[in-house]
Amino acid sequence: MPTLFDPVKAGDLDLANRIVMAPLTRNRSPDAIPKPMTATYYEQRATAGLLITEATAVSHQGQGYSDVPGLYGTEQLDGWKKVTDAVHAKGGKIVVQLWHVGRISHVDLQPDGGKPVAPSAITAKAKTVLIKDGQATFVETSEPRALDASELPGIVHTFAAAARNAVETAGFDGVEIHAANGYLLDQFLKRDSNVRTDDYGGSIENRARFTLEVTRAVTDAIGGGKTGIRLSPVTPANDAHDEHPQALFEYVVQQLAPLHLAYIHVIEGATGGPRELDDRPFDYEALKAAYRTAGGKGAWMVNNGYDKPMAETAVKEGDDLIAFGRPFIANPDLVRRIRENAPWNEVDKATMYGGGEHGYIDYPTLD
Ligand code: 8OZ
Repeated sequence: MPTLFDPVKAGDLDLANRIVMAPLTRNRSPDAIPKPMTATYYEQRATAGLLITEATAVSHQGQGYSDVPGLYGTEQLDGWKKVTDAVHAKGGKIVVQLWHVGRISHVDLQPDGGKPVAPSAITAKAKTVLIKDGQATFVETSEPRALDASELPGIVHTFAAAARNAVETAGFDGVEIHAANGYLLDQFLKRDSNVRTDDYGGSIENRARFTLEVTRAVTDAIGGGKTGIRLSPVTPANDAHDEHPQALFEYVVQQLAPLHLAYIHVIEGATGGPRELDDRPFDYEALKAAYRTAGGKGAWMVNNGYDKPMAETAVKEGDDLIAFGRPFIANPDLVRRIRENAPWNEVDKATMYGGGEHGYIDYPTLD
């Protein structure tokens, strides 16, 4: 019977334990460039079996919040190389989360002040963060324009190019495709944000097409064994909703099965919120079974509100990796604290998004 502290293989990734640092947006990278303190932040947490970086924009168009990092230019890639070097020097493994926000953006953040892009021209009932004079403010997302089908291959290419740069230039061990939380790929998947009438809208097969094209292009670029994907079947985050998530996501994981991915990362319930939603029931065991039955061999990673007993049970019952989010912000040595049954520091909400070293690299360890 495996425990949280046993090594595990996720595709090409040899992980020292089954505790994963979930992706966490921190808004501390002006001009999309990770700073030296970002290397310190990840290095401090390198005892996790796997670190997943904060969501990182694959293009300027894919950015939706102030001061989030990118992967699309030399300075951004150089900044990330310092991060991966620091993590590797501590024996850690790190993948970067590839992000295109789609409609969850604001004209002030877009190239030439243009409209954010989306499957359909439907404004999300959601907010984004603009930082002005060091002050974070929440603003309504802007009205998007519907992408023309002729633009989609360019976005697919952007994901593949970002993946190649991430591995070959920035030194990452792999990438995680962000297909969750109401961002571009999730907008295509879910019916409420996708009313297209072409090959990318309508049926489940059509709505899944774009996510699958992106994933295949990324695996062609860097190999399936270095590629993970994050899904959130029922989260209401960023106004995401689909009437039939079970059928939709079972189809998606069945199609992912032959790609030999490193892992499938599933957010159970509402991101950062309740694990069960009365109006959005979902059977995660059936989702995993659909993937395995279709021949999927990737590690199965679960996330959302896990504590030690829940994580131990999940690993005993066949989940391979458990991702912890906010606890990793507040506890750089979370792995040790779990092992030794030590108490966890509380996260300071005021310093989660934006700011400097405080609330970022000054959380205490047990020593
Ligand atoms: C919190 C704030 C901004 C972005 C996600 C990338 O939910 C995010 C995010 C979370 O996946």
